[in-house]
Amino acid sequence: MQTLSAVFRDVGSPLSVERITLDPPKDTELLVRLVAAGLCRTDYHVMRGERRVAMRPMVLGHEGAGVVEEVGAGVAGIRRGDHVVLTFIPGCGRCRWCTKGLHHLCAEGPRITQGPQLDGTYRRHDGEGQPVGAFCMIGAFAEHAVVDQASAIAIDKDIPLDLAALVACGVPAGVGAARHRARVKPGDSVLVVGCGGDGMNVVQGARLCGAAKIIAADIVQAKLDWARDFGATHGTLARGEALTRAVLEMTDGVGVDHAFVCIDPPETLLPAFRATAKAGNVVVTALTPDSVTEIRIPPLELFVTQKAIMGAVYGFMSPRLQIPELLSLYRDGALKLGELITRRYGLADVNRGYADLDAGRNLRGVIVFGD
Ligand code: CXF
Ligand code: ZN
Repeated sequence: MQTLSAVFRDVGSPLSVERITLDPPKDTELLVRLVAAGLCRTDYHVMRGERRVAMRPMVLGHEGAGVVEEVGAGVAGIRRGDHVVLTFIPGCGRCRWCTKGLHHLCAEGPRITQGPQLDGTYRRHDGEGQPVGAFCMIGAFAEHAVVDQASAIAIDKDIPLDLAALVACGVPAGVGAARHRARVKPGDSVLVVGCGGDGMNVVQGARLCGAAKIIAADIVQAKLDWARDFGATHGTLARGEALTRAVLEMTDGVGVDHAFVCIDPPETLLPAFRATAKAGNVVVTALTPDSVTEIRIPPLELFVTQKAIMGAVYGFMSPRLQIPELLSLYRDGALKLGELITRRYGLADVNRGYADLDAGRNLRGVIVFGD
């Protein structure tokens, strides 16, 4: 079949929205009609060459949800007509991590920027017959995607699919970082540096955990205003050393129990680290450009303050377990999803969506297919 797709062809250029050929699903694969796909900053890093992918052309998009239209003979537990959320890390189900329920650490994870399907072959081809990759083995910026069953999670049909798409990346990344990585407890204090797609969900994750003080830090005032709606109790536009000072003032000179670095780790990590209380946690949820190869923390400070610096991908929890759980929280009214969507776009407007993200106008832009 032919399917309209947003294809990454050249570094620094807009995505090319074009029809490509999509082959039918193989044995363990599904054909999914995308209903919605979120505009996460990660794809933007790829477009600008800040994060390398192994090949071009490649269909970008890794935060998607849709309806299953066809299943391969070897697919178990997912049927035609099912609603699915696609996961940017597959869960092969066999590696040491998956067998422990830690699908976010799946041994296949390092291959998600390579381009081919999980089985190493291609389902997408362009007009010249060249293979076209799929970012994160998904390629969600397309009307249809063929993905392995390892990259799909069936969800209940009562959840609107534009909201379901959000629990494919930003929501679990942020909420999970608070709940499952830092394990924020009732009464704790929290700092969130960078209140975009991940950071705003750290704010609401910390609120769900019962944090008493949630300090939002961003350079865009509108994001601090949004953060209040998601549970932030304090906000600051300060950055660098001024951010550390502001947070210490707000916490009686002690610092926060947990700091989350959700943007620009090289510049924000040290101020966040120094704004953290002794024995506290510093959690990095943000992607770093390839050009950044180290972060600087004075080792003596680390030693004497006994703080923990941690990474969290997918909120440090299995998307297989966490996605249905997050959707239950949404159904119970505890988790905000619709409020995260700032603007909706048709696929043809994907580049406008990224321009809006770049300009700080969007918390989450969402592509809605068929619009
Ligand atoms: C990223 C994490 C690194 C690889 C691509 C996807 N996750 C979310 O944006
Ligand atoms: Zn993402």
